[in-house]
Amino acid sequence: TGKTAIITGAGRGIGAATAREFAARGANVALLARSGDEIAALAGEIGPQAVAIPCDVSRYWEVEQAVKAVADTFGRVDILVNNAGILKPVTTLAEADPEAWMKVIDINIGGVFNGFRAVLPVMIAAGGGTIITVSSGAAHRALEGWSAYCTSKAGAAMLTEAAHLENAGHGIRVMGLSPGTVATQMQRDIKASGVNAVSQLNWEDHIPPEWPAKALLWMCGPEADAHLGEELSLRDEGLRAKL
Ligand code: NJP
Repeated sequence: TGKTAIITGAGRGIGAATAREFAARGANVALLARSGDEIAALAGEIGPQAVAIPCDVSRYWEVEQAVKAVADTFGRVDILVNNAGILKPVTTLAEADPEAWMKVIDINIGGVFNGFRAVLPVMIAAGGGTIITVSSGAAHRALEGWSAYCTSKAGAAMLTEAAHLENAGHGIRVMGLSPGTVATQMQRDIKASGVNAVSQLNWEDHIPPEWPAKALLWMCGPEADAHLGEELSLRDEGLRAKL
């Protein structure tokens, strides 16, 4: 209650569910995504404690401006959820379009860097905060067709470890969350692509986006202090039981 959270990729899926969950607990939420209409609709649904800020996380100045706007609007920035990410192009390395491949790196690693870079000075000055990166099992396992995605998620996970190492002494809580397979647009695209083992999973086995949203909320609280610097996974029954 009374805290302010910036959630990237908040237009749909895990980010949107997280914004709803945090707002329901009394937080102010800043919704960032490229599609202004999706975040504007969600902000309208949540009410005055939400602000929609169209922003491409792969562009540093847009992220920095967004962080400034949040600090001006709500007076503080307590939480950043680095959630924005893309999967496509799904392609073999041999046939990859170089620009499209690199765009995944720009968004999934560059976007996480930009989030840390823009928010850390604000949090350091304030004496603390929480930053959580939405990671993936793909950060730790190569899957055919997903070289850009797996590489980018591995990079983002390393960046998150580095951010913990450098900032724990400033009272900044940094963690990662691997959400498992969640019923979102991204997973619908995966199912349609039919390219690797993940697309063969049963749709009924996908968890709703409210689960990672609840996990992220839990990670913002003191119970998660035993896990600073770690990447938690929703495949872990122990974590599920706590939510
Ligand atoms: O994805 P989706 P999820 N700048 O596609 C936004 C990870 N994950 O909720 O910009 C700013 O429904 C995009 O909006 P738009 C996954 O890797 C998932 O499933 O308008 N925002 C939308 O709001 C990702 O990191 C699963 O296109 C940008 C949102 O991001 C996170 O969870 C499993 C942007 C994506 O909504 C959320 O995924 C796993 C940019 N440049 C990890 N690019 C899973 N779903 O099963 C995209 O292990 N967005």
